[in-house]
Amino acid sequence: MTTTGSLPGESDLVQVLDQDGQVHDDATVPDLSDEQLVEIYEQMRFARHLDERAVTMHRQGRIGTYPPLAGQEAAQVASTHALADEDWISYQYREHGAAGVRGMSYKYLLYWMGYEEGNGHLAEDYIFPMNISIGSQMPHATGMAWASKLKGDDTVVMCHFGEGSTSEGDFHEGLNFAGVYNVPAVFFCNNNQYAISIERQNQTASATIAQKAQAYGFEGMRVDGMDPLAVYAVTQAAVEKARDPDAEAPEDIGRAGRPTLIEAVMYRLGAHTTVDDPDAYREESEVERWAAFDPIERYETFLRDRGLLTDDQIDSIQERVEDEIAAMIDEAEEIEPDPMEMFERPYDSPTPRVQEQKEYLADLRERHGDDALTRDE
Ligand SMILES: Cc1ncc(C[n+]2csc(CCOP(=O)(O)OP(=O)(O)O)c2C)c(N)n1
Repeated sequence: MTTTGSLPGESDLVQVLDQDGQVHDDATVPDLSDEQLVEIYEQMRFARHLDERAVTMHRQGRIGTYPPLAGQEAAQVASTHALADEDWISYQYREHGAAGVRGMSYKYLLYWMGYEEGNGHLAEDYIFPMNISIGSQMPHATGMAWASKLKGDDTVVMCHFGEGSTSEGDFHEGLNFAGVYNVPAVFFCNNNQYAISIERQNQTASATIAQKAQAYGFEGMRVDGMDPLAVYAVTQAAVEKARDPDAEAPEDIGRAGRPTLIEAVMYRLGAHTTVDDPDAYREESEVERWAAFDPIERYETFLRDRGLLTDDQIDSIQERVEDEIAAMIDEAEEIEPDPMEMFERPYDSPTPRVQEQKEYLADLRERHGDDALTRDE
């Protein structure tokens, strides 16, 4: 590993690949099999293509608001490879590339089509329901990791969030207790430079996000989040430490050894969501500077140089990914959600206000038929 990062404006990131996808002289390529190295590439392509299709479908009115992840694939996919299959993942809403590694079905798309069944179904793959309410997943992740420690099992909890969420009280509460109870958690901050239109430098006066970990008594790491090999190496070390009940803290930190805060530095290449216009708050030249570090292109160069990827293989990977996602979309679009379903899931039993709304809609349907539920009435 090297610490001579060269992402725009950065100087101290763990990096294996340079901007052109060449391995730094002093860097070590993580110990992954050839199959795994190529699998990471395919999963990154999967995430990118799903993103492209979802954005297009939004323009066609086939899907609701959607948060594009382009630029963040390396961080999401490679960090998940560092986990065991039964380690839990908790994510915000833009890190579904991580979910793709565990296998993704059409159900995932249902959420963005407005059908609540699409959220929560990933539990069978050890993935928490997504969190639109930013930061709220962090105390839960700490609690889950603490439970794992109390039970004496081996489970690590990986918690994804954006740098904007570090301004929420939940971030402080979650990480504070993670340190106090020394829990097996990895807090993975996807620092993509923006929280909607708020730039990173206006989010916090801290020089880095990673340094916030020091206040909680554990280690913070900074990594090039657009370099899958560096992400894997840093996450793997954090996961190993989380699993080790005797992990010791670095001397200059605190007493707690098991949690880690990883700041993965990256760039959101697309809009905040499909209803955002990033031209209102950032220059095209800035996007181009970061696009030159596109994680897929850099990694593809690395794999080609290793003799692990050819043009033909890239074509068949793309074909496979397109077929898989087209099948997911077909399956999702066959489902006709019943609008009454929206009342079924938020609460175990409806609050009086929710009950009132439910009855109102049921009455509307009875009087005017199903059309009443889709018109502006
Ligand atoms: C508790 C809460 N407050 C405000 C919002 C509105 N909101 C939606 S996304 C967002 C920015 C989040 O930025 P970041 O955590 O950096 O994640 P990113 O969108 O960049 O992936 C905000 C403030 C919200 N979803 N939840």
